[in-house]
This record gives sequence, structure tokens and C-alpha cells, in this order.
Amino acid sequence: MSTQRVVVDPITRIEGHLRVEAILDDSNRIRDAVSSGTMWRGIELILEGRDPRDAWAFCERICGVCTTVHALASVRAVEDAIGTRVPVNADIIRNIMFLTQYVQDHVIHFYHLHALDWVDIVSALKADPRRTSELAQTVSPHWPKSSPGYFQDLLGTLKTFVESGQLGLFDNAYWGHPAYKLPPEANLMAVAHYLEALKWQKEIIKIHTVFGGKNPHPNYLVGGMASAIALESDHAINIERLNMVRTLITDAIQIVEQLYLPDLLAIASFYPEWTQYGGGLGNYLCYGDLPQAGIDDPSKFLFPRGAILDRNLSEVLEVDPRDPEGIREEVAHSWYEYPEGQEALHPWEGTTKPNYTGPKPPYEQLDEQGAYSWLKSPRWKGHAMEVGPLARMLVGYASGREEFREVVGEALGRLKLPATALFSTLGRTAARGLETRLAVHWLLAEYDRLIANLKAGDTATANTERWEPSTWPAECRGFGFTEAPRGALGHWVTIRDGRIAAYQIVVPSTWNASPRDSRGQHGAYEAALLGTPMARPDQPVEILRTIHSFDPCLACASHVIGPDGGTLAEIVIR
Ligand code: NFE
Ligand code: MG
Repeated sequence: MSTQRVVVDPITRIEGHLRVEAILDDSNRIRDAVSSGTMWRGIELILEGRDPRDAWAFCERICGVCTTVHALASVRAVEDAIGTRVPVNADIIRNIMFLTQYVQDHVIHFYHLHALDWVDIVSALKADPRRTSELAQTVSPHWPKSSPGYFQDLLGTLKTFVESGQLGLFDNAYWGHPAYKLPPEANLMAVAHYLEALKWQKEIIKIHTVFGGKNPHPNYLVGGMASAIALESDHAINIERLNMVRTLITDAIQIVEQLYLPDLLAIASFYPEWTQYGGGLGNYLCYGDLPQAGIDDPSKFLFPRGAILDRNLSEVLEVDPRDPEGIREEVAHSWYEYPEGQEALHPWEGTTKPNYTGPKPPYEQLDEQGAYSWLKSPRWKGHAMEVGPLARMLVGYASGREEFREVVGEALGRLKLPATALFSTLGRTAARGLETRLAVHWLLAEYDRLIANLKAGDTATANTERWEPSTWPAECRGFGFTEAPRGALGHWVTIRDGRIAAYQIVVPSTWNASPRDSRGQHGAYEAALLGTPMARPDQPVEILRTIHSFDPCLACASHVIGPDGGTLAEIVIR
């Protein structure tokens, strides 16, 4: 049997440092895979002994991509521990921050991190601007920038760029690879929209600066939000600011409905074979989010909580993140040490003790029989789970939520695909687009809810009753969560005498990129690669397609930086 190993390290167009090794069979199909997080930072340890009211500011800096989500999970964990609840406006503002993050992050992922796995920039040079214009008007009839002149200009710019020999951020991809299937006109249209989306993404995120003062890393507050609102004032968030937010939301609806979704469906229609690969585990987990009636009632969350095992969409299983037998992290294949005799720990009992036993970098290959990653292996009731957009869309769909059924049904109908097509690389990429569609309309709805509340005279954004540590129990613990763009995110805190005694974070990319567990079960990335045929193993675009479909973030996943490997880009084939 062949033992050819394709090593991709680092995987680019992600956040952080991820290494993937794929072991091929004689026909160049992936028969085994290894996913390794190669960086470590130690945020959980940095938090010990600090004031819990400051934790959000440290946690939030785990990542500048999914900015805000760690702050949200952190303030919720502390509020849960000290027994405080936030005013309605704070929940709504948090929902607005959350949804703004989704819409920006998902559009950036599609165009700037993932599209070039499907779109060949160099092929775009052969496009006829007039035919590109016709195509663009068919695909997105309501998007105004689609004239032949517009595409002619873009083509000129692109030619100058390529002829200069300085492709910059477009350098070093597998242009001309046989796995690229789009005609030149579709490639040119996609390049145009890549640039439009790049300009737009810096606008939408201004919503964070209105409510949170800045971006990345907007401000949060234990007990509410630090957003003073007074409609008629010059010194607070006033009606003028709020009107700007509304304009940004309506512009975002246009980008999602007229660019992102049409482009997603158009590109997907050229790659039907990618509904056959990349499904992976078939187990999905969500904590749910977007409270409509407070944090304690998950049944009223817009994203429902629940789990699906073995692709069984007829049953959504109950998830309790406080259950000591539910979520547990293992370190059998991770560079950590657990207390004597412990194999799996619930996060409230969890520890973070680094123990690097891997080869001295730079190394040729990892040994998957031993420890091989800075990521732990979170498991739910012993099962390896996928988290993220696909999990959310499936749990929403299987929970019978009408909105989910509508957007999923419509997209499958347009592509003429059965529901089983969702269990795939393309399904995961499509799920992200579909949830963005839900998210951008929910964003407007949450905005309207805020305005209605303000007009009714309720301007409270914080509850400071439990601000002073003297009002807290001597010892307490809490769970905080969110559905980060990449999936279920949990923070578990223990507070003793007003200080953080223990803090554990289990992150979406840790679930998805996790190494094998003690029973040898693969993590979601590893499982998703199995069985995928590779056209040219020395140009592993197939690996990128599937791994990028999860939108990896290793800064989040290990939240913990280690020895500098030195080599920055290397593809090794043996
Ligand atoms: Ni840094 Fe993050 C998200 C979190 S990681 S991107 O979304 O939490 O999976
Ligand atoms: Mg952790």
C-alpha cells in the first residue's frame, strides 16, 4: 500500500498555524489524515488570578477575526457565575454585534479566504468583457455594476497586474490546475465581486464602532453593554448614529442577497462533485444563540441548541454544556499533560499544562500514533462533533424551524440537489451563505427591536447591581457561550474570593481541527478529508477546498505561540 504523504504547512488563507498531512492510497485518494495546530499562547493561564470583570478584554484578544465572540462568551460566563442578568437592550445590542460579525466574517471568508479555491484568477484574463457583463446580469440582475465597460476596466487592471509579475496576494496558488472548472467569464465576474466585497467589509463593521467603540475588539461589560444611548444627545449613541447603522444594514442586505448568494449558487453549480466529498463526521453540535427572551430560555434562541448524530435529521438531541458527562476534552494526542489517571475532563475540571513531545522543528512528518497537536480533543458524550454553519443549519432545519427550511429548500431547489448533498464540502460552504442570509435579515429585525424599545422609553443598557465583588458568593462558577461564526464556543469560569481561580475555553476550531481521541476517532477536518481523490498531489487544491470550507482559525483553537518552525510555506511530497 502506498504511504505517500502530502504535507501542507502552513495552510494559508486562514487565521493562525495549521498543518495537514494526508496519506494517499495507490490511486491518489486520501486514506488517512492528520490535522495539527502548531501554535500555543496560553490565554487560559494568563487569566488565572485576575478580576473576572476584566476577563473579556483578555479573551477577546485571542483572535482579531472572530473579534467580539470571546468577549461575549466571557461576560456571559461571569454573569452566569455571579448570578446577574442583563437588560433587554444589552441582549439586543449583543445580538446586533454578533450578527454584524457574522455578515462581515462570512462574506470575507467566501470571497477572500475560500473563493480562490474555486476561482482561477489567471483564467479570468481570457474573459470577454461583453459576455461577462451578460453573465453578471443573469446571475445578479439587481446588482448595478455589471456593464461591459466595468469588466473591460477590471480586465485592464488585472492584465497590468499579472504582466508586472507581481501577483502579490494572488501569487502562489494553483492557477491552471485541472480542478478549476469555471469559464473565464465567471472567473472575471468573481474577481470583480472579490474587490467589491473587500471595499464593503470595512463599512459594515462600523456598527461595532458605534456600539462597542472600536473594531477589532469592541468593548463589552459584565452586566450589560458599555453603550450609552440617548436619542437626542450629542454625547452618546444618538438617532443620527442609529440611522447610520440602519443604512449599513440595508447595504449589507444588498451585498448578501445580490452578490454573495448569487455568486455562491453560480459557482456551486460548476462543482457538483463536491457534494460527494468532505462530509466527514456526520455529527453536529450547537449551543444556539441570539436570545429573544433572555439567556435562560434557549427555546427562544434564533439559532437553536442541539446535536445531531450520524446524519439523523429526524432527531435533535438535547445538549447540556454543564453536564459533567457531556462535553469533555481529551489530550491523548495533544501536547498537554493531564493529572495522573485522567483521560477526559469537563471544562470546569479542565487543566492547561503544556507538554511538548513532538519532533524538533523543522520536521518532515508528525507521528499520529503519539501526540501531534496543540489542540485538545473536545468530545460530546464521547462523540467527535462538527460545529459551525453546517451544524447550525442542520440543527435549525431538523428542529423544524420554518426560516431554516425555507432558505435550505430554496437553495437545494435552485441547484437541483437532494438534502443529502448538504453533508459535504460544498454543503458546508453553502450552509455558511444560507445562514448569512438569515443573519442579515435578523440584523435588521434586531435593529428595529432596539429602536422600538428605545422609543418606548427603555434606554437601560447595563445592570450594575452585582458590579461589586462584595455582592458575589465566595466561590461560584459559570458557563458562557455563543455560536461564533465557526461554531459552538464555550467559556467555563470558576471564581474564588473575587478572582478567577480557573478558566477553560473550548473553541469551535478546536472541535473541528482536533486530533484523534483516546479511542482513535478522528476530528472533523481529518474525517472530512478521507476518501477525497487528488488530481495532482503536488498541488493539493482539494485539501484546501475541504479545510477552507470549515474556515479554520488556529489562533482561536489553541489560544495558547510556540517554537518558531522557521519554514513559512512548504508542500512536501514523498
Ligand atoms: Ni478566530 Fe473563532 C470563530 C472562535 S475559532 S475565529 O468563529 O471562537 O473557531
Ligand atoms: Mg481550551
